[in-house]
Amino acid sequence: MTAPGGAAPVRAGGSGRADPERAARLRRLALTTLDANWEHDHTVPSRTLYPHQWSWDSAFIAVGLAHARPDRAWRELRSLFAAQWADGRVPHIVFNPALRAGAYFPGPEFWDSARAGGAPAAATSGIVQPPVHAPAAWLVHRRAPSEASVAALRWLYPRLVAQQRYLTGRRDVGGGGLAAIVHPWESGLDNSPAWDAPMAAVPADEAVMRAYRRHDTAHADAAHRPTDLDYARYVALVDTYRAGRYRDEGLLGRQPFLVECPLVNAALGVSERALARIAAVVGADPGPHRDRAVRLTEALVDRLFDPVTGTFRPRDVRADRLVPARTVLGLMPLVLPDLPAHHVRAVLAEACSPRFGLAARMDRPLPTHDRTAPDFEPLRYWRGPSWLSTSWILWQGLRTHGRADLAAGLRESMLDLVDAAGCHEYFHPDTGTGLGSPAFSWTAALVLDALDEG
Ligand code: 9WN
Repeated sequence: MTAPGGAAPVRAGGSGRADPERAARLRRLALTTLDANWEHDHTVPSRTLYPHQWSWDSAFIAVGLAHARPDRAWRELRSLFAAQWADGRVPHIVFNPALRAGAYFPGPEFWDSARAGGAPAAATSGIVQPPVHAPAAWLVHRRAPSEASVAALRWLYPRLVAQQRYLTGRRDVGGGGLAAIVHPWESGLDNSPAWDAPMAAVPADEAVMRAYRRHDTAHADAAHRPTDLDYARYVALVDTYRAGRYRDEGLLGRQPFLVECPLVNAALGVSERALARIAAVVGADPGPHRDRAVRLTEALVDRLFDPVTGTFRPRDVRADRLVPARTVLGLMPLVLPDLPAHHVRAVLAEACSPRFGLAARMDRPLPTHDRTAPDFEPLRYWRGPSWLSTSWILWQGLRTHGRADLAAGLRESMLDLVDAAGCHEYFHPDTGTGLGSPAFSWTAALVLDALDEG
C-alpha cells in the first residue's frame, strides 16, 4: 500500500531505539525545521499558515528545543509571557508587527487588543490556549538544568501562577472548579466534533465571511480545513467577546459558547504539579500547588466523566450537559498522575478500543476523533487526522501510569509517521500521508522529545 503524496503507510511496531540511522535522520529533519522557523525571539508554527507566535505551540516547541537549543527554549517562553495580560491571560497569538497586514486571518486589527484594559504593548489576540507552559518549563529545566534555567524559572514562576489564577478564577464560569473556554480556538482543537453541539447554538451568518478574506485556504486545501460556516461562527464568537473588551464578568449572560474542555483542565492540573516542582527550585511554597492539583483532578472527574459510557467529555456550561462526541480530548486526562485507578482503566479502554486503536504495536496512528463515528473525516483538520500534540500528551500519560508497552507503541507510530511523511502539521489517520503545513514546528519539536525519551 502506497499512500498518495509520497508517504509510506505507517509500519506496525517500528524499530525504535534500535535504529540509530532513523533517529539521526529524524533529528536532522526536526532541527532543520525548527531552525528555519525561528524568528528573532520565537518560532513560528509555520512560515506560510501561521507566521506569528502561538501560545501552546511555543510550549511544545520549547520542550523540543530543550534537547538541542536550550537557550532558545527559554527565549521562546519568555517572549510569549512578555505579552501576558495584566489579568494573567496568556494570549493565543502574539502578532509580529513586522509582517504585512493580511499575513494571517484574523490579524491584529480584527482582535484590536489595544482597546482592552490590561493588554500588553504588543498586539495580541484576546483568547487563550491550553495552559501547557508550566509542565513545558519544567521539562526544559529538567532536560538542561543550569544557572540560566533556574533564572528563567524564577522569571516565569509568578507569570505561570498568574496564568493559572486567571483560568481557575475568572474563567470558572460554571462554578465547579474548572475553567471554561469561550471559543473553540482556546482548546487548540478548533473544529473538533466535540464542539459541534455547543457551536450549533452560536448564531451563524455565512455572509459575514464575505467581509473577510481567509488566509488559510490560500496555503492549504480547503477540504482539509474548517469550513466557511465554522469560520462565520469563529468570527461571531470573537465579535461578542471583543465587544465586551474581553472582560470575563457576566460571561454566562452573553458568550454563546462556554465549555469545560478536558484537555484545558487536565493541563491546569498538570501545571499545578509542575508549579509545585518549580516552586521548590525558586524558593516558593509547593504545598498550595499540590492542594490545587488534587482539587482540579477531583473537579475534572466530578464534572467531565460520564459513568454510563465510561468516558471523559467536554461539558457545555450553557446547556449543562456533556457533549455527545467521543474525541481524543477524552483521553487527555490520563496525564493527571492522581487520576483514580477506575478512571485510568476507563481511559485506557477507550484508547485501546477500535475507536482510537492504541496498541503496543499500532497499525495506524492515533486519530483525533472516534474512527467508528459517522462524522469521522480522515482529511479535515481535528475531525479525524492524527496530530503529534495530542499523541504526545497521551504518550506522557501512558508513561505517567506505567504503561510502557502502550507508550512504546504510540511513540513508534509517531516517529514512523514523521519519518515517512516529514514534519507535517497533521497526517491522514489511515495512510499516514502528510496534511496541512509541510514544515510544522511542534511536529519537529515533539519528535525531538520522543527520540530522546530518557
Ligand atoms: C487558530 C498554530 C495553531 C494551533 C492550533 C491549530 C491552528 C489556528 C488556525 O494553528 O489554529 O488558532 O488558524 O487554524 O488548530 O492548535 O495552535 O499552529
